[in-house]
Amino acid sequence: MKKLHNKTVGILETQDLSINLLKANDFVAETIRQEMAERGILLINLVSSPGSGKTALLEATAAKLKDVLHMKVLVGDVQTERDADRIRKMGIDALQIVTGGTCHLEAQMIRQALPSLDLEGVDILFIENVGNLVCPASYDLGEDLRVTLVSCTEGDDKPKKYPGMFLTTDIMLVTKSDLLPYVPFSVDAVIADAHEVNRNIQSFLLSALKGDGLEVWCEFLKEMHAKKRFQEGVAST
Ligand SMILES: Nc1nc2c(ncn2[C@@H]2O[C@H](COP(=O)(O)OP(=O)(O)OP(=O)(O)O)[C@@H](O)[C@H]2O)c(=O)[nH]1
Ligand SMILES: [Mg+2]
Repeated sequence: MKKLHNKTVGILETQDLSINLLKANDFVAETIRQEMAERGILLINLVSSPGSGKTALLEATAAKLKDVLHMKVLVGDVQTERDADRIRKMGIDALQIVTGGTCHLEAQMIRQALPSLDLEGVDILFIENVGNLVCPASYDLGEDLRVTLVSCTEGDDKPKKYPGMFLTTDIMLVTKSDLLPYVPFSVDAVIADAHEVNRNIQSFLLSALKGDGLEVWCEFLKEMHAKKRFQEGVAST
C-alpha cells in the first residue's frame, strides 16, 4: 500500500515538473515571438507524422516563392543533416537542429539556434519540426502559424486520434493529393473531423510533387506575411 502511495506521489511530482517545464518553454517562446514581431518575420511551425511531406513542401514552396519572399528554415530531426541539405540545394539558407533523440523541438532550441541565422531582411522563417504528431503539440515555438500536414497515404483518421495537435493547429495541409486515386482517403472526412476538434482550422489540399494547390498555398503565405508586416508596422521591402 505504501509503495502504491509513493508511486502516486511520484506521478504527481512528475506532472508538476512537466507543467513547470512547459511554463518555462512558453516564456522563451514569447521572447521569440517578440523578436519576430520586431523584425516583421512570419514564423511558421510545420508539424506532421514522419514522412508526410514537410521537407518536400519546403522545397516546392522555395521553388515558387524564393524570388518573391526571403525565406529561411530551421529544421529539427532526431539525427542527420539530410533535410537541411535538401533545402539548401533549393538555394535557401537552412540550419539543422539535431535533437539527438528528443522527439520535438523546444523554444529554447530555437532561441539558441537563432543567432546562427542572419535574420536581416528575412520575410518568412519556417521551422520544420521533428516528425511526430504527439510531443510537438505541447511546445509553443513562438510561431504565428502552426501548420499540420496530413498526407493522404497515412489515413484520414488523424485529427481525432491526435486531438492535442489539431487543437493547436491553425492550418491543416492535406498533402500528396496526386496519390488520392490510389488510396482509401476521404478529404471531406479529414476536414470534417479536423473541424470537430477545432472549428478554426483552415484547410488546403496540395501536391508538392505535382504542384496542384501550391499556387493557393503560396498566395496564402504572401497574404499572411503582408498582414504580419502591417500589424507590426514594419515597412515592406
Ligand atoms: N507522391 C507524392 N510523394 C510525396 C509528396 N510530397 C512528399 N512526397 C514523398 O514522401 C516522402 C517523404 O517526404 P518528406 O518531404 O521527406 O517528408 P517529411 O515530412 O519531411 O519527413 P520527416 O522529415 O522524416 O518527418 C518522400 O519520398 C517524398 O518524395 C507529394 O506531394 N506526392
Ligand atoms: Mg523532413
